[in-house]
Amino acid sequence: MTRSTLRDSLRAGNRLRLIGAHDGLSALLAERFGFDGTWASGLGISAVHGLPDEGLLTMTEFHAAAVQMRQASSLPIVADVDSGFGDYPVVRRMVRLYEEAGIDAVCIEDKQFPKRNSFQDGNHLEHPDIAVRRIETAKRAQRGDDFMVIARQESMIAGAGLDDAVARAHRYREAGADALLIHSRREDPAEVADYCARVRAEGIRLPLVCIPTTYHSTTADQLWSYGISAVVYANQLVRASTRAMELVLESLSAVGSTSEMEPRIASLGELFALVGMDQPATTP
Ligand code: SPV
Ligand code: MG
Repeated sequence: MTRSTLRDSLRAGNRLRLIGAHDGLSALLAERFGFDGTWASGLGISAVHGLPDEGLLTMTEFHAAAVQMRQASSLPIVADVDSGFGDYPVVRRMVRLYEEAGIDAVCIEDKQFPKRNSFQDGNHLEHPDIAVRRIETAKRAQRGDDFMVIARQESMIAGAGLDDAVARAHRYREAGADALLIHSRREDPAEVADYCARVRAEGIRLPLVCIPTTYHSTTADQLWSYGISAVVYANQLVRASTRAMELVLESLSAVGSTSEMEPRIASLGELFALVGMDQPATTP
């Protein structure tokens, strides 16, 4: 059975919840819990390399992580590709590599290279002409009809405001973007709600995506009511695994054995089952 594409789901008007993952194991787990797709998180992939999310990893490393996720999970995957990893020829090659690997979409943000994580200070918006050309380049590079290019807007993050975001939304739509992701680091969803209302009022019908990291008490239902189609929980799994590792390390240091943590961590049997080690050995 072929899996339904992200494009089909969005076209059908489905409301999607995507969970951020950073490797095969996290992608595998995401699939078990009924999410509609996986976000190959740049923050998560950088963090599991022990590195900051500041444009340090190469495209090859990001791509390898996305391939791991693709092999582990049949869910649609949206790959966070920062600002495209380089100039237009790099964007072209990036799209070809991700599409060939069976990734459903890339999300390209309109920040200058090297980007910094949106929750750090010091982010600078890319000139709209350059951001537009990256999207055009990406769209021309794709070979199949199903692959999607999501234009991620950082106007609110960089302090450029709603008017800038809406003006860019028109340009990214004209450039061929298949969806728009509006990012905000406010603790309430006001910027996202205002953006959705404005772009709809100005006739932009593209699917809208958001990442409720700081406005985390806002439910998916509420975000959908603004007109958002896909909600991305981008970094909770990598933060959860960080805390889980800390708890085990703390307990082992304090107790001197793993006995206290044993009942609270996945058993070997559970891990074996998760990664398919529960099958009988085959004899040659
Ligand atoms: C990521 O997961 O790398 C993102 C989302 O870009 S965020 O870190 O929330 O900006
Ligand atoms: Mg990112």
